[in-house]
Amino acid sequence: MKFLSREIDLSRPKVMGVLNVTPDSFSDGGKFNSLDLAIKQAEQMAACGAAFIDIGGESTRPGAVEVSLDEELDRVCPVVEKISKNLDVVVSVDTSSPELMQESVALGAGLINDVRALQRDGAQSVALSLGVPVCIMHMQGSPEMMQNNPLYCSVVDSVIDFLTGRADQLVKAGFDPDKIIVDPGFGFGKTLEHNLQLLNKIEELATAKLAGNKYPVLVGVSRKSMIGEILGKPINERVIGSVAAATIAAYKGASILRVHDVKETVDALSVVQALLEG
Ligand code: 8Y4
Repeated sequence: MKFLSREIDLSRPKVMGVLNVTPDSFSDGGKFNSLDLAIKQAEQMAACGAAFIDIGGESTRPGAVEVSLDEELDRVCPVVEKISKNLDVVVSVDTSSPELMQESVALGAGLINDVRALQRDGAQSVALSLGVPVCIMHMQGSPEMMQNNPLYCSVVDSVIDFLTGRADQLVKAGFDPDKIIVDPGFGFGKTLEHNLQLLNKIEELATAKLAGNKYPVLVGVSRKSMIGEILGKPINERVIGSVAAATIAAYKGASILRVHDVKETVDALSVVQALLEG
C-alpha cells in the first residue's frame, strides 16, 4: 500500500509504534510530551523496526479531558513534521479532526487513523481530498460512555456490519478501496468477552470481502485493559501479554499491529514469520 511517499508491503505483518503526545496519556504518564523526547522515542521505535508511528494528541480514555482543536494541532503538528522529515517510517495521525488531518498530511503524514471512522463533520470529504490511506475503526458509543455496560447481540457481526457499511460509503464517495484499512477497535465499547470473541475471529475479518473488497486489518491490543484483566496486572506489567496477543493477531492475518513495545513485538513477529516460512 502506498502511504504518501512510502510504499509498505502489507503481505507480511508490520508494526505501528504508539507515540502519545497527550500530557495525561495513560501509558507513559506524559513523559514524552516535549518535542525532543517524542522524537527520541520515535527514533528508537524506527530503529527497532516500526514501519509506522501513530501520533495522537487526544486521549480517548474514558474520563479524559477533551482537548481543544488548537491544543491538538499544537501538540501533534511539530512531531508529525519532524518525524516525517527525519525518519524512514510512515507517520500515522491519530485524529478525528478534519483540520488536523489536513495539516498533518501537508507536513508529511501518510496515514489517517480515525477511531471515529471519519464520521465527524467534514472528516470524510477532507480525507478523500487528501488521498492518503485511512484506518477506520469500530467503536460502540463515545469514549466517555463506551465502557458503561457494552451490549451486543453478536459483537463480531456488529463490527463486520459497521466496517462494511463505512467502507461501502467511502468507496461510493470516491475513495480508493486500496487505501482503506479496517480495525475492530479493541476496548472501544467492548468487554473482555467481546474482545476475545473479536480476536478469535480476526482471521474471518482479514479474509472477508466487505462490500466486495478485501481490506488489511489493524489490531491494537497493546497494554489495554483486556490484557490487564486476563493477567490481573497494571499497565507497566502488560508487555509480554500484549506481545502474545499481537503475535496471535498477526498469525490470524492482521496486517498492522499497533503497539507500545516495538522491539519486543518485532522480535516475536520475526520469529513467528521465520517459523511459518521455514
Ligand atoms: C492501556 C493501553 C489502556 C492502551 C488503554 C489503552 C486504537 C487506536 C487507540 C486501536 C486504532 C489505547 C488511537 C486507546 N487504540 N487506533 N487508538 N486502533 N486504529 N488505549 O485499537 O491505546 S488509543
